[in-house]
Amino acid sequence: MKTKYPFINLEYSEVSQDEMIERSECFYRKMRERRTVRDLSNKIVPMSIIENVIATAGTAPSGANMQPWQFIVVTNSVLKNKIRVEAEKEEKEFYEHRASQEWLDALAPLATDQDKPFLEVAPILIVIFLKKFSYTSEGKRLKNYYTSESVGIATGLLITALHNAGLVTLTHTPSPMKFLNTLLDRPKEERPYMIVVAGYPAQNAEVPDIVKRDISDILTLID
Ligand code: IYR
Repeated sequence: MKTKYPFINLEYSEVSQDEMIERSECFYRKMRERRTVRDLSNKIVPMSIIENVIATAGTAPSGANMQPWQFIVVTNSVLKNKIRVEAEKEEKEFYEHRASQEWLDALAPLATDQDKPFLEVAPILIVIFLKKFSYTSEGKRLKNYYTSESVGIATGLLITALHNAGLVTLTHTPSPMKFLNTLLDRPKEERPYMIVVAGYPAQNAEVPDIVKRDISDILTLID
C-alpha cells in the first residue's frame, strides 16, 4: 500500500460569470478554426514550442495519476523517411486488402490514400505511446489504469496546444503500428497510440469542406 499524498490547498481564483462566458466563447471561436491538414510545409518549428505543448499534454488527468504516456519527437529526416516507408506499407495493405468496403466508402469523401508524404515533409512527428505498465524507481512493475482514456485526453490537449500555438496538425494512425516500436526502440509493453504530425501548412494548403455537427445535435440536456 502506498502512503497517502499530503493534501494542499487548491490554487483557484473564481472569475465572474460574464468573464467565463466571454472566455468560453472566445475559446470556442479559436478551436473552431482547427483543421486536420494533410498539406504540410517543411518549415522548421522551434523545439521550445514542442516542449511546451508536450508539457501541456502531460497535465492531462490519468487513471491513478499513472500518466501512461510517452511522447517521442522525431525530427531526423532519415528516421522520418523510415517511418513513412513502413506506414505506407501498412496503408497499402489497408487500402488494398484489409479495409472493408463500408470503411473505404466512409473515407472516400476525404480523398485519403496510401501515400503519406507528410510523414517526411513535416518538421515534427510526435509519436505517442501508451504504457500498459509503469516501473517504480526500484524496478517494480505497476499496472496502469484507464490507459486509452488517459492517453486520449493527453492527445486532445496536445492537439489543442499545437493549434493554440499557431501550428497545424494531422492525427495519423497507421494500423498496425508495431513498426514504430522497432524504429523508435520502445519496449514491447508500450503500444503506439497515434502519430501527431505538426508544422506549418503548405502554401495554398487545401482541406475538405466538412462541417461539425451542430450543438443542438450533439447536446442532450436532461433537467
Ligand atoms: N489510416 C488510414 C485510413 C484512415 C482511416 C480513417 I477512420 C481516417 O479518418 C483517415 C484515414 C490513413 O491514414 O490513410
